[in-house]
Amino acid sequence: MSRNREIRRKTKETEINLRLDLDGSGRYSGSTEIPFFDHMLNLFATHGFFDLHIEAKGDIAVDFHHTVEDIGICLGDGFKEAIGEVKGLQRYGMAIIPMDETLVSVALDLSMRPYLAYNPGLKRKKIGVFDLDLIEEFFRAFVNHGGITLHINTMYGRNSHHIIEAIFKGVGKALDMASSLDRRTTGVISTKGKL
Ligand SMILES: [Mn+2]
Repeated sequence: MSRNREIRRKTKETEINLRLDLDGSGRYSGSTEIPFFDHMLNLFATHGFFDLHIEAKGDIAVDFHHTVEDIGICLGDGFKEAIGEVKGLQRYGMAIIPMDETLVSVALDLSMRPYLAYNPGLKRKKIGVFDLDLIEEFFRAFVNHGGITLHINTMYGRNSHHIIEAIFKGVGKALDMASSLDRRTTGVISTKGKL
């Protein structure tokens, strides 16, 4: 069964078309109109081996908040549809990512119980014109719509660009692991038998 989904969402604030293939080759295409965010989503797709195409138009004259959050919503919806009942999947994923002086740990569970623990240890508020608070909004929208328990912790690090890069690479790798098939089971890995 193919695990690719197309999500379209239009509000008075944003219009988003997103195509996601869980079993891709790590290709990112399209534009969010926000270069720093495109850079991070490209790292996410590349290290997750997901094919991700995004066309986003938003009220960025206000700021990037609505666009970034709504892309999190659409990516979460796409993931949830693509992983279905989490049958035959590894379910848990984790990664510890070094980036020069920075070390970030990411752990997640395709639990269908949304939760975000986010401790990035950032020293700066902005990178260029990008407000770094929005990264938390993105991941919160993603986990709430994806039904994912996600823990992001920077163990140590100074450079904010390195920290955010390591976070997006780590979430990509951990999701790739969690959404991979586990040949030892056809059901859900849970003593409850259902998530
Ligand atoms: Mn970079």
